[in-house]
Amino acid sequence: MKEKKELQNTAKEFIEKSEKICALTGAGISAESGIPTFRGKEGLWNKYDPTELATPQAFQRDPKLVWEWYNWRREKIASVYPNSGHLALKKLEDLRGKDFVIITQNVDGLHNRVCNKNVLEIHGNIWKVKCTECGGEDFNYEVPLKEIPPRCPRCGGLLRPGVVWFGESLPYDVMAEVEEWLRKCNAMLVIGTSGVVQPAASFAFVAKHNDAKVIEINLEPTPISEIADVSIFGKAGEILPEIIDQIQD
Ligand code: BJW
Ligand code: ZN
Repeated sequence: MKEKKELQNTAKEFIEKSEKICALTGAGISAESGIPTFRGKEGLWNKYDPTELATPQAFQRDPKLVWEWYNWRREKIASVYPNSGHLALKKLEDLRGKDFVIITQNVDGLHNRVCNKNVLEIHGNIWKVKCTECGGEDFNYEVPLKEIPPRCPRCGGLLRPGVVWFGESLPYDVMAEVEEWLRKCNAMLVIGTSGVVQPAASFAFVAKHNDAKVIEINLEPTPISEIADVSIFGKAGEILPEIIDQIQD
């Protein structure tokens, strides 16, 4: 097993040599802010059944239950702060500008809160709401929600969270941009994702196929570790600043 410092140095060199860089983030990057991940010992899915909460069928069956869960998560997210992992990625954007993108599976909006500009939210955003009747979309930052389930201010229809549930398609326009980045990036950082939810789980494989270097940061091995050029096991909030602070402009 190579020393962590050596692996971090290799990651730094891959980044320095790359013109276009992608970071794919998952729930693990927000864990150090205090937002629970989905899977694993302390994961949300240990307490809740995903099919009861994160599918369109669950919402049809019991919109109140689903909204109560989202209301609880919105309260949690509103009470925490981005961490040093989010800040390190902001620093990388400051260094590389439009040649850097964050592709995030997270709906917590924490990358936006540190003012990253180039963020592709493939699973939506927990602060967005969408009307199931008129299709109207808005940002709604009410915490806690006054009315559960909330109603559309335009037509009174039932609102749903602006997130992507199992069995739903990912936003077409966002995915078109993702596909372009998977073609053109020279390095992909894969941070804090278990790599089991499609299509995000395939992004590192596609980028690698297109000759990008894959750098994984996670607490433990994942299916992506098998193809990663370097896997660094530890906390994103510690490892990311250690790598990115060393990068030459
Ligand atoms: C740290 C750390 C620290 C911790 N530092 N690391 C069979 C039947 C039906 C569907 C399917 C099927 N097979 C495949 C599918 C498709 C399905 C899918 O992939 N299912 C699999 C689970 C089997 N995908 C979809 O349905 C997607 N749509 C789609 O594919 O459309 C076409 C299609 C439809 C139907 C059939 C076939 C094709 C949509 C997926 C939407 C996912 N939505 C959710 C909820 C979003 C809203 C919300 O938040 O409420 O997105 S599910 C949940 O998982 C959430 C996450 O974004 C996503 C990924 O999770 P993530 O980020 O990887 O988190 P964890 O918890 O899994 O991992 C955390 C990691 O961090 C761990 O590895 C830790 O070790 C690490 N970590 N602390 C570094 N400090
Ligand atoms: Zn409406």
